[in-house]
Amino acid sequence: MKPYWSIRMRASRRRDGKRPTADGQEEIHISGAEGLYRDDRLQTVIRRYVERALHHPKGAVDTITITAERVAQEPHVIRSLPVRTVRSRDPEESVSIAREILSTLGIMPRAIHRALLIVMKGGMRGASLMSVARGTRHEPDMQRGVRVSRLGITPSAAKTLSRVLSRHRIDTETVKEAIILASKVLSREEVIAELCISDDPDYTTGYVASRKYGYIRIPNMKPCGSTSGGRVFFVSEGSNVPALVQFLERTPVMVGKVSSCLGIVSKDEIFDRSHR
Ligand code: WAQ
Ligand code: MG
Repeated sequence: MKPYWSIRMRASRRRDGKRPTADGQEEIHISGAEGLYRDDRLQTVIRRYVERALHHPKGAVDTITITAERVAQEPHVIRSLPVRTVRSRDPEESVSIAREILSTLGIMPRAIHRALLIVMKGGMRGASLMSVARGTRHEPDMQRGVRVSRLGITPSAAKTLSRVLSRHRIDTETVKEAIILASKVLSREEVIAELCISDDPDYTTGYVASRKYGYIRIPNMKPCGSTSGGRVFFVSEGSNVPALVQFLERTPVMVGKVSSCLGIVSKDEIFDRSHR
């Protein structure tokens, strides 16, 4: 079997000297990307990642770090989460829908409140790990968060995913990468849900993912122009956090099968019938 390579990109911009953030960060995270690819794709993907770092809506960068690492372990193969988009007009309605889904999954108001504060604040490079009952944060580095890596999609599954998404005109890199990430994260039993809002100022669609309801896209999660955004993974109380972090960062996982994409639904339709 030909080996896979884990390719990662991160791009940042130094802060102009006088204005360190409240939390003392010296650089602004602009963009990041990661994937698992066969070696014949290495050059194309690296070129694409560099392009992406250089032309980002969050602005100019002064450092781009690319890492390519051969992965010895054979990837786990998983199925992607089913996808739906919920109808919502404005941030107020969207946030309330996100709250309702999370709360139906058994996540306590305190944890939901804290998670929303994190994604509204933004500025992290990775995700927060939050316990579902107490809302305790478990990521080892609270400024950086946990960065999910070593994830990808097989070429044949990528074709299928593109086909099902294009019927609803959402066949974009952004959507595909987010579905792959959420599918890896939710393949772990101890993760109950993920909340995500993009940090790109011109991308306002977020999602809540869970095994119960699938990947629910929520448009208008934030006002256009806002650079806040982030991710929170809700974990059961008492989870083995180091083992989970190890899995998210290091275990290679490929999407090999694709679930349905059902287009736009009302909020009530989500709860009518749980998915999968
Ligand atoms: N692992 C963990 N956290 C990450 C990762 C990763 N690999 N990549 C990004 N994040 C966190 C980080 O805090 C970012 O600030 C935040 O997520 C948002 O990242 O179906 O584009 O790359 O239309 O801006 C959702 C797509 C797009 C919704 C999400 O996220 C849809 C997106 P971004
Ligand atoms: Mg972004």
